[in-house]
Amino acid sequence: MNISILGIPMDLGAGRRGVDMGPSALRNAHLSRALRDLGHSVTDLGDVRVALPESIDKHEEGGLVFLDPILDACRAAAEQVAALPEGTFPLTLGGDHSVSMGTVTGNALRGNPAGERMGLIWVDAHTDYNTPHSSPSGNIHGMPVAALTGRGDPRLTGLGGDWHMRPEDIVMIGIRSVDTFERDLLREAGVKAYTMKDVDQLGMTRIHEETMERLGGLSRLHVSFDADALDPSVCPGVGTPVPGGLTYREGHLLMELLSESGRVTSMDIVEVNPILDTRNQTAEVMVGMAASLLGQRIL
Ligand code: DIR
Ligand code: MN
Ligand code: MN
Ligand code: MN
Repeated sequence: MNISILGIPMDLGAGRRGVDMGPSALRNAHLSRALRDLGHSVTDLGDVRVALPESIDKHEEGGLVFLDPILDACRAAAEQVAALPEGTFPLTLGGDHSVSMGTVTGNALRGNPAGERMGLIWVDAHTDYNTPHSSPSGNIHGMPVAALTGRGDPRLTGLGGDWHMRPEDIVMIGIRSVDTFERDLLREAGVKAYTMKDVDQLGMTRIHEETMERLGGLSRLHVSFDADALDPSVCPGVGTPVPGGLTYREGHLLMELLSESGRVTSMDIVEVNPILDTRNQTAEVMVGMAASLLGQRIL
């Protein structure tokens, strides 16, 4: 397979500095080599240009911190991803999770400027379903899924023109931190979320089966993997660690099963924070997750 790597070194959407170094940490953990060893042809497109927080005004607008530079980076990422040839697998590296407003939009618009239905598998401790009204922080990394489904500030929801994700095409896995009003929005929209309780009770195999069934009719599936879905003991280098996360094996099992399904057409790896990490462990774990999704097998 042809894999194109694109970095979005941005931490403007997060409450804490450091995830702008995520793409660099993942490259240092030999991401390209790991994928080439699986027989893929890998092109690294480099990074999207992102404004430095030190060089710009924080400019909080209507409860949205760093709105304009985030929109610029998301637009650039969406354009670059949408321009990739059909059949290429885009592997996009964050950055805080607001980058996925751009990457998901770009993937949905690839080969069809009007946009297409696409399944979204959101692996995360958080549901990222805040709007400027529900958000306790004003940080845009807590809003991307709501924005993709057309909820929130029109500047965030308008990245794909008239195209929006349908809530029924989204499945979240690993959830254990949801804000009060965010919970109501998520329920109202009807997004399916497998919490950690569900992971404990049902197991990853069953969750994978149900996810495939739910997204049955869709020809493209995008996996957006926030490193904080995994337990902080596995991935300590994340901006917002939440205890009680996915184990190393649960993460790999999900990626292995998704790989066997043959249906995943693109992936994000986001929220790797090298400042808070231990010897690049989190980036190395996430390279392993990408490898499992892209065909690595134990035997
Ligand atoms: C919180 C934190 N729900 C917020 N969210 C995220 O600020 O909206 N942390 N995504 O990684
Ligand atoms: Mn997230
Ligand atoms: Mn998260
Ligand atoms: Mn986040």
